[in-house]
Parts: sequence; C-alpha cells; structure tokens
Amino acid sequence: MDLAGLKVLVAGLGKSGLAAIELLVEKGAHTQGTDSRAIEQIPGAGPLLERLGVEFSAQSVELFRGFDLIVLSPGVPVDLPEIEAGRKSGAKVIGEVELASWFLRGPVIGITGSNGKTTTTALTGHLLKECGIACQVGGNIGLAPAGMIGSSRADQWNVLELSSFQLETIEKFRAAIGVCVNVTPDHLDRHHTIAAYAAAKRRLFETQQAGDWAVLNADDATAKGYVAGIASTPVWFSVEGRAEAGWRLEKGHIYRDRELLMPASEIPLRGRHNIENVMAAAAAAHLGGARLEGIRAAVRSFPGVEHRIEFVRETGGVAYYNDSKATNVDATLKAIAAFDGGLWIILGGKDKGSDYRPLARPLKEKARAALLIGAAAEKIAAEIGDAAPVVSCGTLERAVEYAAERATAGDTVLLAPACASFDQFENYEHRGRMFKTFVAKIVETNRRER
Ligand code: UMA
Repeated sequence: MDLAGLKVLVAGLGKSGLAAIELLVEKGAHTQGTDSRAIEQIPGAGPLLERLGVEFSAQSVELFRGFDLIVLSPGVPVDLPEIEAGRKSGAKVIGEVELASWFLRGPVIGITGSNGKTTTTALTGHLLKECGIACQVGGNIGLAPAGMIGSSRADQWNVLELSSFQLETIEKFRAAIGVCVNVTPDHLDRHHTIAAYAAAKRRLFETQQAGDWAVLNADDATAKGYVAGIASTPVWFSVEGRAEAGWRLEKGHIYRDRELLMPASEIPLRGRHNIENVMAAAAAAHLGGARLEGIRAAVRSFPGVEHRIEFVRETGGVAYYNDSKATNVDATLKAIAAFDGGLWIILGGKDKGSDYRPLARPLKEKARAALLIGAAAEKIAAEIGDAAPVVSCGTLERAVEYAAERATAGDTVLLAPACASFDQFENYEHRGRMFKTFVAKIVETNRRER
C-alpha cells in the first residue's frame, strides 16, 4: 500500500494513534494528529509529534474535512459528527488495526470475545512459544498492532487480541485463524445495541478467506451464528460436550476428537470459563502448528494474566483476588462462579449502560456483602436489590478496608467490578494495581498487629 504523499489524519492519540502516526510518517504520508484532549494532557504525545514534525489540532468538524485517509483509534466512536464530515468530504475512514494489517508481515491469529479474550490471547502466545513456534502477541491486550510491524516476520504468527472497537472498521485485515470465545452484552454505550456489538465482532470472520479457520464456541448462540456465510472452515469447541465439537469437555477431560488433551483439573486457572479459554487457545495453537503433547505441557506452565482472577495475597486466612479486568456483568458472573462462597465482592465504577440484575442471584448464593464504589454504585444498588447486604464504600481503598475489617478465615475478597474504571482510575490496570497496593497495606497492618 503506497501512502506516500497522502493527507492523513489520525484521531485519538493514545497507544494506537501514536503508533499509527509513527507508521504513517515512515510511509511518507502527510500526517496530522487530533484528540479531544489538549496535547499537554496526553502522555508522550507532545514530544513524539514534535520529533516527527506532525501537526496537532483540536478535534472539530471543520478539521476533519479535506483528508485522503482518516485513521481512528479504537476508543474513538465511528459515528461522531466529525468523522461523518470527513467521510462526506471524500476521506476513507479506517481503524488503526486495518492500517497495521496493510504492512504486518506473517499470518494472524485474531482472538475476540466479550470475556476471556485476553487470557486466550496470552495463552495462545504461550502455547506457541513453548512449542517452539515463533509468534508475537499484541492488540487489545496492550500493544497497538501498528507498533508490531517492525518486529513482524513472514515466518512468525501475530497473535492479536481484538475488541469490537478494533474489528468494527476492518476491511482487508485478514486472520488466517479467527477465534471467538463468546459474545455477551458489553460496550452498549458505544455500539448502542447488542446486535451492532455482535456485528462488529463478526467482522473478524467476514474478512476471512477460503483456507482460513474460524475457531468458535459451539455453546454460545451468537458465536455459533458467525459460521453462516463465511468462507473459512469452522473448528468448534464446547464445554457442554457437544458432539459436533472437535474440542470437547467430557467427564472433566478435554478431548480433541478422540484424543485426550488433558484432565481439566490440571489447568492452573480458576473457573469453568477458563476451560473454554484453554480449549480455544489449544485449538488455535494446534492449527498454528503446535502438537497436543506440547500444548498439554504448556497449559500446565501458564502463569495466568494479571488482573484476571489474579490471586494477590492471603492474610489472616482471607484470600484477596484481583479481577479488575471484569469490566462487564458477564465477566463478574464468571468470577463469582469460580468461587464456592464467602465473597466480599467489590462492584462499581463507570457504567457502560449495563443491566446489573443478573448479579442478584449469584450474589445471594455466594456473597457476604457487595461493596459498592464509583459512579455506578447507585444504579447497581437499585438493580441488585436486597440480594446481599450492600455497603456504599465510595472508594476502592475504603472497600478493601471494610472487607478486611469484617472478613473471617476462609472468606475471599474479590475485586470484580462489572464496570469500566475511567471514573476513578486511568484504566483497569491502574485499578488492579491500586487494589494490590491496598491489599499490601492490609497485609502489613496484620503483620504489625501480630
Ligand atoms: N479520544 C478522542 N476522541 C474521542 C475518544 C477518545 O480523541 O472521541 C482520545 C482520548 O482522549 C485519548 C485517546 O483517544 O487520548 C485514547 O485512544 P484509545 O481509547 O483508542 O486508547 P489506546 O491507548 O489507543 O488503547 C487502545 C485500546 N483502548 C480502547 O479500546 C478503549 C486498548 O484497549 C488497547 O490495549 C490499545 O489500543 C492497544 O491495541 C483497552 C480497552 O479498554 C485495554 N479495551 C476495551 C476492552 O478491553 O473492553 C475494548
């Protein structure tokens, strides 16, 4: 793709936008950057744009007119009036992932889903590496694909976690192996309807070609439906043991066709949903060239993903788990399901238009109390009703202290907030790290008191 001399605007100057700008400048495009924030407020943007000689302008309808190409960061909604104005003036509008795919060397394993895609992506990379198959891992997991081009190679897999935000705008991007772990409601504030959200994820399979593979969850109605009309070949997985699935859980054991992969009890991650993640990753790695014996050993050595039902510490017989990545209701349901009971669960943050009522029943069964924080606290309280004692704690620190004062040996304090973090934190990683800091304080206090 020849971009030399083209007039290009990059919207959103986070990780993706800045990586796109570096790529575009290298390709000889006349590049400009814009953001809804002032440039001084965007970490690292000022010095980079200055070094590259890229002009920054404030986001306005007027600015977006007159470009050949507009590249959107995942966090920038496609239906902004500014973007519509750009499109009307003749610009082609794409996302950063589409741009990256024009230059990325090597085949792609693209992994999407509402929950579990980060774990599945990290695990797929781990399985391939442990089996001696070259790969690099990035995408929504934290590394913008535009920044992965320099290290890409024709003989190396690009394992990419892909969100609906990233998939919504793909056109030529093609995954040799596409994976969908599941589709449950999320990001309704951005996509407005579950249908639009599911359609965005479906793009991963719509851009595939004959000879490509679609690894799909046979137990998930939406993921299952993606098979209709696609050119790639489906490979099914099922924890319900569905007969048509090549990868199945049967009587606690994972099989590929008739061959045993491993007993599910050997998976070093909590929760039934992680069996799904293992099957999806194993299927992808297997299609990518890994053998079952190698996959089996590599699953056992997987260290897990930070902020994903991550065991933090145990103190005074109380265990603390960080599931800050549980940014929607379904993820929180999965986290609760991974424990037997005795939960002090911290919920709340920035609401994404979610329905919290499905939490009521599991909370009733397993929670000692729901400790509410952040902007969504009132809405959650109203929707979960009297399922469990509800305590308005306001801040994460107060919630951790409250739980620590009351939890008794055998209990678990679980951060699984069902909300985005942006009301009180920079992102979910920041929220998770702060949780761990507050837990460390509790451990220290307990140590001194002993
Ligand atoms: N911005 C605008 N105009 C807008 C909206 C945002 O200018 O209308 C600006 C913001 O002011 C900010 C910039 O855009 O300066 C941020 O861009 P971004 O939100 O696209 O963030 P990046 O830093 O580029 O990170 C993105 C993903 N973020 C989102 O999808 C929101 C990261 O996923 C991803 O790791 C990264 O690209 C690399 O691929 C994070 C995420 O929260 C983890 N993802 C969602 C999720 O997992 O649920 C989808």
